[in-house]
Amino acid sequence: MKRLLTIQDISCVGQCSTTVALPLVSACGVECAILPSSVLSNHTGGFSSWTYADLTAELTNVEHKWNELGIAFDAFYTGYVSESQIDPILSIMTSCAAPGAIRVVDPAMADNGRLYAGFADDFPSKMAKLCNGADYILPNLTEAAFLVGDEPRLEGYTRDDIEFLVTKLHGLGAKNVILTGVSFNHDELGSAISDGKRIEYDFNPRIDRMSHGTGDVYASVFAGSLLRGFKPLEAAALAADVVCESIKATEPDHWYGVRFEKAIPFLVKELEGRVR
Ligand code: PXL
Repeated sequence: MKRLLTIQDISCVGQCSTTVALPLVSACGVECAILPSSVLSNHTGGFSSWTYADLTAELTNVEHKWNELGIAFDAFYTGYVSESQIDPILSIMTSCAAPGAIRVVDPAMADNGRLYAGFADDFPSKMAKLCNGADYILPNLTEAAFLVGDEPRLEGYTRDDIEFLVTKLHGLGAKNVILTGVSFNHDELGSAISDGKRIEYDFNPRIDRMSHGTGDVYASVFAGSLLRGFKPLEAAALAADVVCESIKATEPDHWYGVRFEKAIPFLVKELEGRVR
């Protein structure tokens, strides 16, 4: 069994980040170790306030212990992190890497044209440093625009615009780019999947609903299924299907997250069916 380390915050309430990654990566049949970079009472997307305990100093402390114990990982999956954590995380991804270890970086910092609460305007340039050397980056359209220094646009991207954006994202030093939130017509929403030579697309029927935590569901299933041997396009397609199932299982008045728990049986069944 492969072992993945996810590094991101714990939002104690909110169905996002570590509390989504741990169950979904585990459901993929991949061991999921966690390294919480901070602990928040709840996430910052829609709640009026929150507590924040920074764990930056602990990252290096834990790294040294793992080095001493000879603990290494087959994959790293990073999500919501702060500026001071970028260098310690890069160090962990080097010193705690098993041979051939892969890096999956979800630059979780923005959506719908805006940075999340608490991130300074220059944060995307710091996040770009984490993308440099990543095997896979999974920005949404807003994060992608910020990462390459463009003004984010909510709609109106043509196929050429998307392909130019993907090329610029590779320019950050990322081997594979999975750009989410791509749409060329009102009825479909999907992802562009690029290895730097070829761009492929995956689309699902659009579900017209703003949902929190879907990026974390997507990245968790993508990383987990990749480690089960899925090709990037297959992993992206399964991740999108699980996001759609999760949204469909969410009551309209449940606003702070999606019911990914109800999509776990679907994920397990699909994984078994699709694993060769
Ligand atoms: O879902 C991304 C995320 C993770 N962690 C925290 C957040 C958010 C999005 O708002 O606030 C603390």
